[in-house]
Formats: sequence, C-alpha cells, structure tokens
Amino acid sequence: ARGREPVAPEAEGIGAPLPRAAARRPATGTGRYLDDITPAHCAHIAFLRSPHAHARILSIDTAEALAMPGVLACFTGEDLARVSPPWVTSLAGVKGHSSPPQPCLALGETCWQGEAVVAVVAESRAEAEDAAELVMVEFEELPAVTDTEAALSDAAIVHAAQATNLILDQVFTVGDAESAFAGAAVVAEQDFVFTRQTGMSLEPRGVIAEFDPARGEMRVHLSHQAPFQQREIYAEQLGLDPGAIQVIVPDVGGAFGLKLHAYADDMAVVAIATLMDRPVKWVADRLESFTADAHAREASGHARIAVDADGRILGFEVDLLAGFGAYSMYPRGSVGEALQACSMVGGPYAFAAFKGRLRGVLQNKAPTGAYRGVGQPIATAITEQLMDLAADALGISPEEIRRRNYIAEPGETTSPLGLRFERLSLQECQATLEGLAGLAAKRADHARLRAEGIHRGLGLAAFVEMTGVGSRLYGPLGVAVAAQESARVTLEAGGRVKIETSVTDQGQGTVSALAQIAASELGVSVGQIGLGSTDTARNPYGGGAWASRGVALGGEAVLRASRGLKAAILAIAGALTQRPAEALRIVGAEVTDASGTPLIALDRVLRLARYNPSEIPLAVVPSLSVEQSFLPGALPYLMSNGVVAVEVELDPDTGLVDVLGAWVVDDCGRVVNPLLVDEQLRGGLVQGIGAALYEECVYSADGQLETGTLADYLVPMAAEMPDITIAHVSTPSRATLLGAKGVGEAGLVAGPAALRCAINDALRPLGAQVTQQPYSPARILAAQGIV
Ligand code: SMO
Repeated sequence: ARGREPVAPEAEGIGAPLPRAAARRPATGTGRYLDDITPAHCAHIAFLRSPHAHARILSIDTAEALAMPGVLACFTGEDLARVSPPWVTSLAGVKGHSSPPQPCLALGETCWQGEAVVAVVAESRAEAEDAAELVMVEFEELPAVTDTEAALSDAAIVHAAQATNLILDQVFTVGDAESAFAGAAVVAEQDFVFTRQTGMSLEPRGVIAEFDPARGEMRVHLSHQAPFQQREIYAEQLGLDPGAIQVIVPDVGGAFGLKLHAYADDMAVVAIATLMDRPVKWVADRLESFTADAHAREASGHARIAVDADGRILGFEVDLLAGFGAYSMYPRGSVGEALQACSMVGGPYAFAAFKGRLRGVLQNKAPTGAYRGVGQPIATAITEQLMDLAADALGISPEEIRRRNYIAEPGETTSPLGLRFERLSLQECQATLEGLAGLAAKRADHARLRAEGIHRGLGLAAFVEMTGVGSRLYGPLGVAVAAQESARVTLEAGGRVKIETSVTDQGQGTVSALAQIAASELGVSVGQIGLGSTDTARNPYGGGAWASRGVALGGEAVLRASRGLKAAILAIAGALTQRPAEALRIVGAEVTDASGTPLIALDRVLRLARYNPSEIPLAVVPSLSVEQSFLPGALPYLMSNGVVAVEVELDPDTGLVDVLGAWVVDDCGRVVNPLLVDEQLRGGLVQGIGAALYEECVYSADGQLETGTLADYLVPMAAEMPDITIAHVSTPSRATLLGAKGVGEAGLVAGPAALRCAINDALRPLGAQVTQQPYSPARILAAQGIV
C-alpha cells in the first residue's frame, strides 16, 4: 500500500469492500512463504516414513546413508527421545481420553503408513532424500486395523501396548428422549457415513529451526496458525525458557485447521536443531502431506428425529462412531470433531430432548484433527437431512418445517445441549434466501421437469456456527490453549501506524480487515497502516487463527488498542493546541478541528512526544504505543448463523451430479470487509462441494493410503464452482464493541449439508437416498440398486 494517495477514511474503513493490498504479493509471486526462507548454512531434512500401517522396528542401519555425499547426520526415534521425550495427549475434561505417548520419530513400533521413522540431514534436500532411501529398516509387520467398526471390536490393537482402541465413550442425555420418540407423530431416521478428508492446504507444512546453544535460544519459522501455542510446546519439550524461543509465521498459503497442531515431524525438526550446529529445514512435499497431515471427518452412525403432528421437533437421537487415527493429536486432542458433531446436532432449532452416544477409536491411519468447521459440517448435515425427512413424512415443505422450528430470536438463549446464543436471525435469513434463490418457483419447476425425466433437487441448510471461541471451550477440557487475542497499535514517523497482533493470516486477508478497523477507529487511511507477519518475539500474546476468530476477537483487540492510541494522540494534540481533546479529530495524517481544518500533524505529535516532551503541557505524556488484549466476557463464543441453498441436477443413469447454483444468506454480525467475507463464504462452499462430491482418503484394509496423490484425491477446481449468490443479514454481537462474528467456516459448515439434501431431494422420487459422503456416482448408482 506504500506510495498510495491517502483516500477518505470512509471509503476504506469498516464496511468498505476494499481489495486487500496484501494480495498483491502472492499474486505477483513476491510472497514470502516458509520455503522462500533459507538461513545461511542451512541443512535440509528428509524423513524415511513407514511403508507399513503397523509394524515392529527390529533394526535400523544408517551406515550406507551416512556415507552418501552431503549427508551430515541420521536420527532415529531413540536419538530424539533423549532431547524431546514422547508426549501424551490427555484431556482432563474428557473422561477416559488418553492417547499413547507419541514420539518425534517412531520408537520400536510404527502405527500408520507415513509415520516418520528416520530423519536424514544433508546439505540439500535432494541429497537427504537420496540417502533416506539407503537407510535399512527391518520391519516385522503387525496386524493393522483401519475400519472404525473393526477398531471398536479390537479386531487388532493399534498400539501393541494398549488394551483397547476405544479412547472416547460418552453418552449425552437431555430431557426425556425416550418419551419424545414414543409420543412422536413422525420419527424419521437415516444412517450417515462421513469418510475421511484432509484439509489440503496449497502450501504444505514446513519448519525451519535454528538453535544457539551458547544463549539457549531457538528461532523457528513455521507455517502455522498458532505460533504462541507452538512456542510454549517447544519450550516444554526441549526444556528451554519460553522467552528464549521465537516463532515466526511468514506468509501462509492456506491452513484450514491442519496447521493448528503440534506434529511429530515438526517436533523432530526442532529437536534436531538442538543437536546440530546449523539451522535445519523441512518442508513437506505433497506425498508427505497426504500421509502425514491431519485427516478429518471420519464418523459414521445413525440419527433420528421425533416430530409432533404440527411439525415441531420433540427430540433428536444420535449414535456416532469416530475414527481418530494412530494418535489423538497434540495438544487439542482429536475429539473436537466428534464432540462438536454431537453437541451441535439440532443447532438452529428449538427442541427439548436429546440422546447422544459418542465413541471414538484409534486406528492404524494418519491421526485426525481440525479441518474447517470441526464437527459442525457433520452436525449440520445430520440435522438438515433429518429435517427434510420429517417434512416429507408430514407433507410439508422443507422451508416450512424449518420456519416452524427455529430458536426464538430475541435475546440470549441456551439450547438444550448447552449452546449459548445471542440474538439469531434465522427467520430473516431464510426469508431473504427464499427470495434470493426463488425457492418456491424452483420447486414447482423441478416437479414439472421430473415428468420430462430431468432430475433436479434443492437442498436447504440452516446453520449456527460457533465462531470467536473463547476460553470456555478448551479451558474446561484441560487443554492449554490461549483464547485471548491482543494488539499493539503504535504511531510511527510520518503519521504512519504500525499494528502488531497475535492473529496470524493464512492467506485469507485477516490483516487487511484489521487495518480497516484501525483506520475507522483512528481516522487514518489504510495506506498509513503497516502490518507485519506474526513473530512471538515482537507481537503481543494470543491464541492465533482458529474457530473463525481473527477479525471477531483480534479485530476487537485492534479496535480497543486503536481507541486508546487515538485518545493519547488527541490528549497531546489538545494540550498543544489548547483545545479540549473532544473537539479534535484525526483525518489522514493530521489532527484537525471539528470542521476538518488541520491543526497539527501526527508526525509533529510523535516527534514532540518522543524528543521534546517537556514542550507538551501535560503532567503525564501518554504513550503513543497502546496494547490491548481481548477475551469475550459475556458469551463463550460469538454464534453466527445463516441459511444456504443448493440446486443440483442428477443423472440417475451415470450418478453424476451437476451443481447448478448456490445461494447463501449469512449473518456474521458487523461486516468489516464484504469482499473478504464473500470470499470466505465462496471458498468454504467450494470446499463443501469437494466434501460432498469428491474428496475421500481411502485406505486399503491393511492400511495403505490409496488416494495419496492429487490424481486420486479429487479437489474441486474452477470448473466445479457454480455461481454463488450471497446476501447478508447483519445482527452485530453485543459482546464486543466491534460487533463482528466469525465467517471463516460457514460455507463448509452448511455446504455439504445443503448438497446432501439436494441430492436426496432429487433421488426421493426414485425411491433412493444416499447416506455416505462423498455422494459419488458409484454411491448414487448403488442407492438406486444399479451397480
Ligand atoms: S478448523 Mo479451525 O483451524 O478451528
């Protein structure tokens, strides 16, 4: 943004659809991603990964690898355990949930295909990779278990030392579900199978670690969402002073939840740095990403809804079995998906009874973790599917049954499952959506076209989305995850403003929105504002990018810090110009009077405060660098809501689904930048198309990942993107001054649900329903009895 003419702040501040200045760098190839950084004398790491899903390691011989040109060292699990001992993911707040100790590199046993076994360090990545092929590992294959049902019956045990694979077993009951189902006019039910997916960030994970043994200092560059979390984990693992560890997050090319965890291979890199007298670097290649990035979503089971004769919901029942992979991911655990899938069922609706059975098992597969939406895409798909089935049984429209059941909207409410809502706007969102998409006309059209043998379907998905999550989620679970976000806003020479925050940008433009908030609050132009990347040695502390918190909470911290800086500037300017501070404003680089007449430049205010404060007639000259932290107080999270519709055309003979269009009405409270918000909704919805139609991590029965390349694991591309029409309802949160709620996950929370409902709407007249995601051509044919 440097060199731009200052524009009127009104055109740039909160609410302006401002193209983000920061998008220019990645678009012109001048982004600075982790792999663009290579410190002097850097050595490179390649991992030898387990070819087996489950095996005992009998011996490791690195002699031949070590003799290769350029090779500096080889490390095994035993070597690294001495400096970074295995860690345990155990959530005090989740009874019985404890994952076996996880090492940096496999120790005696490998538990999934792709687990890192040996690290080879060489002058170049190519030399490290060549040498890794010469490491001789003698494996003795052990029985592997991949299927969740087989894992549940302990057909094979994932870790030889474990007694059972079952590490999550909970029952939730609210009200009297038995009576609700016994007395219902309609009980509708369906199976559900959500297969594994992975977040597939365009930029893979990577780490660069440099250790200074003389000072005990560590510098880590990391492509990650939560640098402060990682700093704390590295300090604990390596026994270092947290203050001596600096974690820097450069440009990030997508994260989607998978860059939220402490991975074993990342831990290996930082451990190796302490054993080498040179910086070390590892960047995952795409093949490694497939087998070693967190997978997500694997959950299956059965769900029921009980409805009275008026179409009002009496209760829900869910029985869900989730697959965690070989370890529960550190530090948050892998339980989030299953817990949220269960606790968000029935999300936007009023009901009195609920019964949920929830189980989760270890498997000899890649560990599962966060992926955009975490559990909510599953809960929404289950709920919305059941709503459609109940409506069909009662002979009312999908629109009508939703309208009759939305949670009443005034004020704060608590759902039967303990979810807390501020004012929602579901009725208004749906009414807007019905007009926007012309739903009634479309349904009439579909009925007419069906007679001509054209099979179209409409799917509706209403959702609530848990965004801006505070400390009441992870705190009681016993996970050390900070929920505050902080910002420091500083006046610089030339009237420029510097913002440092705890929030990281994953490429979605969060920092641009933060600049708009500061511009609005201060009265400066966006072009005056500078934002750097996140660096734990410089930026104030916070949780980072997860649960759609960047703008909702980080933005609130920026707003409050900007307000403090503005007060400081105006206090000094008022004293210097002998006017009350309330009579002054900041316009661009000037402090002006109420009519906009310049009185003193920001640069002059700064210079006097810095170099000659005795000229300022104030007893105490306030600091022109103001830091604020924010945690939402009244509400544990900021609940967004909305309704999505998708129209599909389905060819019953081929099973192919064409997505004709999508319509979104979202309420994320105050919209800071409509352009960025719409990009989030579109991107999430397209990932939802991937989930519903294409993406699946398929394992063979013996635990080999069969979809380990982008030729096998299909992600939606431009050709698969329909037109997506977006409208907004805005119900600002009252828990913050800013009023923004999160939007980052909405498209993916609602998209797969709307697609499932649309496909099953098209299939209903054919007497078929699909229940296993992705709803692939083969599954759509099988549902009709065509194989
Ligand atoms: S899936 Mo997100 O990083 O909470």
